[in-house]
Amino acid sequence: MKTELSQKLFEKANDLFPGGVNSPVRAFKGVGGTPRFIARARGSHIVDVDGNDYVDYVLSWGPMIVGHCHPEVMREVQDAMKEGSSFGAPSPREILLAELVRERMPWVEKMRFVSSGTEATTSAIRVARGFTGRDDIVKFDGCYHGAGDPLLVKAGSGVETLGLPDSPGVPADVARHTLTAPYNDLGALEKVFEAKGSSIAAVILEPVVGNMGVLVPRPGFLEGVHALCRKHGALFIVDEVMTGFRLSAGGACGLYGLRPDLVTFGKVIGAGLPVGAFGGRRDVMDRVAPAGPIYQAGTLSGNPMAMAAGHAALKLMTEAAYRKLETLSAALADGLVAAAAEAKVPVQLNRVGSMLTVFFSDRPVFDAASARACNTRRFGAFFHAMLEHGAYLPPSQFEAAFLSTAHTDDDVARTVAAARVAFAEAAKVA
Ligand code: HOZ
Repeated sequence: MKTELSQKLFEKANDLFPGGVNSPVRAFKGVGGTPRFIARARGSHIVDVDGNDYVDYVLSWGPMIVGHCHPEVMREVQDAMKEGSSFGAPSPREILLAELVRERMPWVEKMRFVSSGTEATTSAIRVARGFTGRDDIVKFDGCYHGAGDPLLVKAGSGVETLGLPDSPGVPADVARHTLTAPYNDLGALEKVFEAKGSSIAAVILEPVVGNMGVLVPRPGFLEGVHALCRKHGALFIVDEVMTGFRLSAGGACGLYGLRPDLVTFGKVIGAGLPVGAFGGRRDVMDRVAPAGPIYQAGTLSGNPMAMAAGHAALKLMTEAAYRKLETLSAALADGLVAAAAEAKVPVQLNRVGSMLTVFFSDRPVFDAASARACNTRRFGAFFHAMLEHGAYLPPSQFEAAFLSTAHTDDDVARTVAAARVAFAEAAKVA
């Protein structure tokens, strides 16, 4: 496989950007080698600058649920662009997208659009603190809620990949207000509440973790967290940046029957344009400025092109579309498990809907500690062999792979064939 042009660009990029990238996981540090520079994408495929074509399971880290360059999304965005790309004033497309969100998730009684998932989660934390008058928050080890100061404590995703779970630059005075517990461990959370219950403003979690690889919530865990929040007067914040509009029309909350106080969104809600949102209980959201005193603002918030992209994509995500995603994802998961068994490589395949991770471990992976215990060298060998054979997976053991409605049976067959070779390569690594 030719990679000369990617290598040349990466040399230039290293001189221009820290680590050659504008977001850390892209740099391939978790797997070694040179990141591919992407020239273009369409449907379920991306093509790099050297002309290599891959079936894409990164999908811009989740947003491209209807595939790249979907004609409906392009049409709505182009229509919006012709009318002006940003006004810094209210515009009708905000209403169209918000109505669609609330129709699918009635528990999002009021919302605010922002420009990224990080902005959504940091704003939700401020709102929870402002609403409750408390300073502490609880997050789970390995959950990643974007790169905001209060949430960069025992975080997953790139911070886990790079071994920087507690980033320098986050003041100790900020970090001390972030309490943590292991994911899927209600007893541990109970102890945190027993010790600090009256100072906890909120618990935030990924309902299905995507940022430590996929971790599946144990039956009763999510409901148990909510019950503890209620008991102690803390808000329950469900971070649906990855899962929102992906796991079902109602996101993970729809799938698991959760009715949280606040929800955060990113990724799919913008279908590849920069959008995030937070919302939830009307009485909580009415404390946000200018309705209330808790300040939050953004020049590009509610950007018309981003609203158009999200609106077009959500409309395409019908029940039939979710069924198709489920069928394809199940076929891929089954194929991967069979290929690993053939190569005699012990793996755990964690999947919820169209999010999945192959963990190189012979034990169940259900929290950050069990994810960290996986064989990341094997993952690296697997990743590179998959890339070589035309499947573009996230370049870290601690990320989720995603499918889109543009993926086909043929893509899945091609990927499973690649996996047969890739697991054999992984088997050679101790
Ligand atoms: N936060 C993303 C993964 N969980 C990575 C974003 C990127 O590198 O583009």
